[in-house]
Amino acid sequence: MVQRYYDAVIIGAGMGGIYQAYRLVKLGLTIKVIDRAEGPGGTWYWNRYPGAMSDTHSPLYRYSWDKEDLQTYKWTHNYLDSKDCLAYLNHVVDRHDLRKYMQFGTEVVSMKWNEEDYTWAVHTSDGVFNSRYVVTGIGLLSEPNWPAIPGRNNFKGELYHTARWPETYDFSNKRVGVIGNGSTGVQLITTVAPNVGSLLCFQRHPQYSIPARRAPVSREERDEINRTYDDIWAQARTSFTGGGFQESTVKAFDVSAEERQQIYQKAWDAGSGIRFLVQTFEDLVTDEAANETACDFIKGKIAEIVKDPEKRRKLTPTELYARRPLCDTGYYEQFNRENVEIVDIMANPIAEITSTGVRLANGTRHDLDVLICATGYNAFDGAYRKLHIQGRTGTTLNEHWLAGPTTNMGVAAAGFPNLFMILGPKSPLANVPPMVEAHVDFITAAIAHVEDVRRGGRELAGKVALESTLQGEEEWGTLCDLVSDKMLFKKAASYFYGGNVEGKVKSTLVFFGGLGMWSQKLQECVDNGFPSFTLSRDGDAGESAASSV
Ligand code: NA7
Repeated sequence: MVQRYYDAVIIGAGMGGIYQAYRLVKLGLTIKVIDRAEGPGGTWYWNRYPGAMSDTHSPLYRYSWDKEDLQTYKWTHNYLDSKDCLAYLNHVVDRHDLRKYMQFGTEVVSMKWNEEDYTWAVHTSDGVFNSRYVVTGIGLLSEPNWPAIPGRNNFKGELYHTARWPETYDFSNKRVGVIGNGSTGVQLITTVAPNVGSLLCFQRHPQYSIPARRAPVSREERDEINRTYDDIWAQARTSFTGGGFQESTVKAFDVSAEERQQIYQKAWDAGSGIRFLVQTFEDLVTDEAANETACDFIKGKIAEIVKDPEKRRKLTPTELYARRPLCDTGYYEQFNRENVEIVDIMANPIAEITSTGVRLANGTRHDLDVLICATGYNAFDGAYRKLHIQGRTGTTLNEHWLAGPTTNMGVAAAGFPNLFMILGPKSPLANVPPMVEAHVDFITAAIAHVEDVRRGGRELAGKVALESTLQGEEEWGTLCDLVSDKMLFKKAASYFYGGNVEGKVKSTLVFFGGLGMWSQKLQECVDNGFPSFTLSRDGDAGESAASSV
């Protein structure tokens, strides 16, 4: 079997892996980036379904560390579609000559820590890679969640999951069914509805969605962004969402009902679900009565847009506005088309996928040529659970995470030395690029710290490892639960708590305290010499990382 040795192996060539590769090369380490895809891009490599779009304002949906590129790389719209995102990430890889470190079409199957020589053995479909450090940039939303409906393999038509989209497809004149109406389903439905024979939307929970208001960006706007980029980033990094806008500090009932409507209307006209949720009133995420005022406003909009009373009824949510906020480019409007229907599968679930379509619990059959599962992901820990990672004591990560995933600030787990996760479970819910940068900066500092200790030792090849303490992990988990308990997100069975995957242990998978607070905690940890981590050498029991420097 082929054996190779690198200082660091990075798994994943998405937004996290690319930046991590850049930083570790600058640090002087030998690296290999491994990805099962045939090219870089991560999320944007896989998510090529019609309508796929980032819902972060374009100036903030990129890296901040290459200022020249930030100001010169062309983008045309206020929101980037998947092709733009993929092209941008490929551009960064080439601009910084990182492709030569990357190996594609290679799947990691397992990883094992070797206590003898302080290395990881990363077993892949192309042999073993050995390294002192492993960084996982495998995505928080990357492991497709196929619906657990019997008979999927019997379907004779075209069957797709949005996260594994085919190179070519043609739905014209076909009978298309879509299961799921989260961010993905809403984008897909909106885009394909005008171009199919018929569209059946199989819906469990109706969703609140705000217009995105996707529009071209003028030269003047871009110039202004370029002029103020430093301020834009500085504000974003300390904010809750990192979205590049001021979050509200006003409570919904601090203003009159009339003023509230005006604020909602302004947010509806400006676009973006995330902005609508956090830029209007600060307590929409924590206070039910406040949240209901937003629900009522959006329900009013649905009533204005959707003409057919039965479709309108099915599309009107009955829950709080407490899932991942969505935005769209004309979602509700599609249901005014005669060829678009909704099937309420909460009332009448899909009992079986048959060779010709689906059969509902009440016996109704819907024949289909194409069935698309926009059913999301086994989010946050799903991709990790497939890797079979064996740590210091022989315990696997799956065993360590039996009661749900536990991490220290989303970046490390106790018992897994020199293994760092970019946006692992219990990372914040915020704009991905600044989150990626905060984690990669932390990981780079951690690796530099270990390298310093190694080189400062008696032997050049000293064995040194850094890992989270159990206490560090527990304290972060407690904080995640405390913050989560204050949030209304807990009221919906969404992927934030594992509620979307059948049989998954329910736990708090996200840090709801915001990007700013989390980044500050990461920085404090670096500044104080990694106090919630242990530094061990040559198999000793370990010492506080802080006390060893
Ligand atoms: P989401 O947000 O998890 O949405 C998945 C959708 O699929 C949602 O409407 C689910 O219904 C539905 N679903 C999931 N499983 C089933 C089964 N078994 N039967 C019927 N319907 C099902 O995933 P997305 O891909 O839309 O978005 C994920 C993130 O990607 C998004 O937040 C962005 O950050 C990018 P339910 O929730 O019960 O109504």
